[in-house]
Amino acid sequence: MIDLARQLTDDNTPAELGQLVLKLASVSADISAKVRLGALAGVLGSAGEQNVQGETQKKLDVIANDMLKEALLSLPQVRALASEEEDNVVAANHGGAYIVAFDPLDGSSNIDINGQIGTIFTVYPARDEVACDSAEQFAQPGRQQVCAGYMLYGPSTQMALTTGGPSRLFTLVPEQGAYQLTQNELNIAPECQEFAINMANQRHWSPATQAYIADLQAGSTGARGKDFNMRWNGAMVGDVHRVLMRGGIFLYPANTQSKTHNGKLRLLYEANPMALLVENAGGKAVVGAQAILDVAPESLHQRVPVILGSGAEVEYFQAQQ
Ligand code: P6P
Repeated sequence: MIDLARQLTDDNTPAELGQLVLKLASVSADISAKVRLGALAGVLGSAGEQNVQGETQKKLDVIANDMLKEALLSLPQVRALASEEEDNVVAANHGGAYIVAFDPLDGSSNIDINGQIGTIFTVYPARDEVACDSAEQFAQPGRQQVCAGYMLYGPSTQMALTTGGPSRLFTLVPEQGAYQLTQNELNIAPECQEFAINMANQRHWSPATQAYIADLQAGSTGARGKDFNMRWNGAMVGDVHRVLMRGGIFLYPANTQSKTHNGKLRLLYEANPMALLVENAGGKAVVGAQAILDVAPESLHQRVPVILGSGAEVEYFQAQQ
């Protein structure tokens, strides 16, 4: 078996970036241990605060955020960090080569029901022309990412990772706190028969999206001529993992509700890292006619519609809009 450290070396990953990834991996092993204990670790329930998104923070949101922040601030190569749970950019170390953004616990509404949750992270080169703690540090299109991944805290804890090459999958050995390579080059089939969307929002979608989903539901008797199945995890990390493992299309489209007229998912630390993983596994990730990775960011916590997964199916969706 090849462990994460060996794979990073084999990929000629710059030493400081490799150390950064290994630090994130180490923190995720500690988060995984707390998730596994749940109520026994006193990590369930609400933290009683709201984050910048206006969402009620769970205890584990705050715990995971603080663990990741502490670990990253200790690395000289980290110049700044951004988090779903932090209103503003947090300055780290002057001269650091990298900036890191993360969603410390994606899908946290699943925590108290023992559902899938995860940590999503992305790494960019630091920008010398702006201040360490400026949001402009992160005003870089997703195509600039040097690394992206997630840890999925499920029956096993797994990490999907790309450092610019193929997307790979690693599995945590809890006793060692280390990840072993378990799938070398993820490859999303171009066609699929599975879609993921929150159907409760159907009345708020555009007519074109409503028609596209209705065709999926019509199955073999409808325009698509084949049956489709549906899944919705309530955690992007779980839905994207399923797409990476067996194909499919994941949709969080814009809708007419004020809060999600630009979709619900955040560009910086949800859409972009997932888009890089999906593209480097042969899939597509788009907003309208544009690749998500080419979207020019306008604000730190901006939301964006997300359509990603099996390339031919994503292109079919685009052709229906
Ligand atoms: P809904 C979790 O809160 C999240 O940000 C994503 O992980 C997930 O895909 C989405 O929101 C779920 O949204 O509308 O189903 O609650």
